[in-house]
Amino acid sequence: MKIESPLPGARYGATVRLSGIAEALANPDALPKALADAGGLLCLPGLGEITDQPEKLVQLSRLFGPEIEDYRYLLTGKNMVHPTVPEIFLVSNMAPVNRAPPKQPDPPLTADGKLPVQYPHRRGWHTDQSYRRPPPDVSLFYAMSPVDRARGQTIFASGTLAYEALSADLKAKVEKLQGLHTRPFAGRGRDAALKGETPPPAAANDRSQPQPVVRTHPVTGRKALYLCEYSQMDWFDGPFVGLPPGPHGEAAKLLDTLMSHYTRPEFIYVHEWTQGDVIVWDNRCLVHTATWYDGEREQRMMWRTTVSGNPGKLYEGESKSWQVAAE
Ligand SMILES: O=C(O)CCC(=O)C(=O)O
Ligand SMILES: [Fe+2]
Repeated sequence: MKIESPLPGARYGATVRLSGIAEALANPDALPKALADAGGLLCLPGLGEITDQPEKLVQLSRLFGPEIEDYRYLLTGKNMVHPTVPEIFLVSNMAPVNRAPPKQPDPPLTADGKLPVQYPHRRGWHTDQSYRRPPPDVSLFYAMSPVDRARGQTIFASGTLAYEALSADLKAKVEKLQGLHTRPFAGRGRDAALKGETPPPAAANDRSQPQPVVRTHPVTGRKALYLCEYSQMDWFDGPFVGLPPGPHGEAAKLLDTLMSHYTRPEFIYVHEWTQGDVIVWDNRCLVHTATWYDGEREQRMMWRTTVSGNPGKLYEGESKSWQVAAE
């Protein structure tokens, strides 16, 4: 196992070169330690063995925590779940998933010809399933069949670096604040609020959930910003608990300020995918977003697992918000 840190072009993250998954399983503490040491982001190249043995992605995932999500029991369409390994969530524009790639930013490049990364030019920033309490810890994402370079990248921003670089004023303002997170497509996002739509009633197991804006990482003890934007925040009752709500309120302005800071270029890593890469990201201290590719001409198939069970003291003893009984 060879660890190279940081990731190219970033201030954090590490590349871990393994001879195969067997090497990772034989040293079960090494990868979780590398993840914590690297600020929550690892790239493991060369693990193409997963394509024919998808259960190996689940075995690798178990190193990072006690529970691996089983997508049969979440609010996930069957077409998005791997047919034989239900812990694998499929992210693809191919049938039967048929999920379209994100739109291109407008304009597609920055004024100096670069890939836009900063909010609001770049949108879609989120941390996985923050609309659930307790939220998950870590996601693993396998490039089964990525598209060519310069498209279909996954972009990351470090919530730890972003928190540390906040002004003293903003730090004080967000210290005790809670964000209100919602499931994308639940009809409570920014666009729905701007259009003045009435959100559909939410089932008891699908309600918006408050989450601390500043999260203390249960392994490293470091504080990180924990936020999403647009469709994964509740723009009707939020986006922050206790501040004037709605898309034109004080909370909306604060979220714009925070997300634009969070995604400043110095906190970013852009991953260009190669077949066989696994990226491990820590949802407790990073946000990420997908980029455009030409869904009419190109086919992309990525596999994701989600690890949970160590969200931190704050969530101790809580039952799962997505498993509450219907009313
Ligand atoms: O498609 C991507 O690059 C990222 C998808 C994503 O956000 C996820 O699966 O959690
Ligand atoms: Fe995601």
